[in-house]
Amino acid sequence: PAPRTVLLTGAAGGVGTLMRGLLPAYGYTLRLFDATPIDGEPGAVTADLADKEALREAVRGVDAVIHLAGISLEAPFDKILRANIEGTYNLYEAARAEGVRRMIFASSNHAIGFTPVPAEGAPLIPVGAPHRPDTFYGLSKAFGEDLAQLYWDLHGIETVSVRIGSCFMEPTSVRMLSIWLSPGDGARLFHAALTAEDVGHTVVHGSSANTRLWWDLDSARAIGYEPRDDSEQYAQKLVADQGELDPSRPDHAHLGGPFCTDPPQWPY
Ligand code: NAI
Ligand code: 15L
Repeated sequence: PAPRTVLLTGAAGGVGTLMRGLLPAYGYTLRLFDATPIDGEPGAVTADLADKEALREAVRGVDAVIHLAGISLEAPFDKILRANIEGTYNLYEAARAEGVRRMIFASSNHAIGFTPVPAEGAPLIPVGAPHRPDTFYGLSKAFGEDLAQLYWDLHGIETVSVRIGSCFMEPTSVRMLSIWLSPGDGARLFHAALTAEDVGHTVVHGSSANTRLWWDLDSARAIGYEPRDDSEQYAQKLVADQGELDPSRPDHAHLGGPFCTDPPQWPY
C-alpha cells in the first residue's frame, strides 16, 4: 500500500517549509521533526538527530521518512560529523528498529560536486557518476547515499536518495538555472519517491526540466517523476545581471559551483 503517514525531518528549514505546504495535497499526513521549533505546529517534535529516543518515538508507526534535517552548507568537520553523518545513522537505526520500510534521503549535487559541467552538446552527467564531494558537507551526502545502500542490502529498507540541485522559490544565480528544482517539482519528485514500487536503493537527480540542465533525470523519470517546470523563464534577468558562466573559473566549471573553492565562495 502507498505510504500515508510520513515523518518529515528538517521540517523547519527551507525545503521542509515548502514541502509542509505542498505534500498534504497528495494525501499525506505529515509528522514534523526539527531541532528548531516550528511556529503554529504544536504537534511537531522538537529534538536533535543526536537524540536516539526521540528518533525512535518519531518514526514509530510512520509508513515512510523524508530526511531533510542536517547542516545544509559547508561547516567544520566535527559539526558535519554529528548532524549529518551520525544523525543520519541514528535515524536509519531508529527506522530499522521500528520497522519503517521506505526512506527518502535528501542528498545533494555536492556529493558529486567536483564533476565537470558538461560541455555544450556533450552527454549529461549520469546518475552513476562517481562520488566527487566538494566539501565535508558533500562528503556527508556521499556517506548518506552509501548508508542507504547498506540498509537496503543488509536490512531490506528501501531508499530513494534525491540529489537535490537548488530547491528554492526561484533560482538566484546563473548556475542555478542548470540545477533548479522548483518547489512544485520537488513535491512531485518526493511523491514519486514515496510511491514507486521496488526502488531498492535508487539515486535520482533532483531538478526541474531545465533548458540548461547539466545532469540527466533518467532514474527520476523511471520512478514516475514528471517535471513540469523550467528555470529558463528566469534566465534573461540573471544573465543580464551576472553574465554567462566562465568555464575557466573553478567555481563555474564544476557542478558544485562555489562550493568547489577553498573557502567556498559565498554567496552563490
Ligand atoms: P535548511 O538549513 O534550511 O534546513 C535544515 C533543517 O535541519 C533546519 O530546520 C535545521 O534546524 C534542521 N537541523 C539541522 N541540524 C539538525 C539536527 N542535528 N537535528 C535536528 N534538526 C536539525 O536546509 P534546506 O535548504 O531546507 O535543505 C534541506 C535538506 O536538503 C538538507 O539536508 C540539505 O542538505 C538538502 N539539500 C538542499 C538543497 C537546497 O537547494 N535547498 C540542495 C541540496 C540538498
Ligand atoms: C545544497 O546542497 C545546499 O543545501 C543549498 O543551500 C544550495 O547551496 C544548493 O546545494 C546549491 O548547490 O545551490
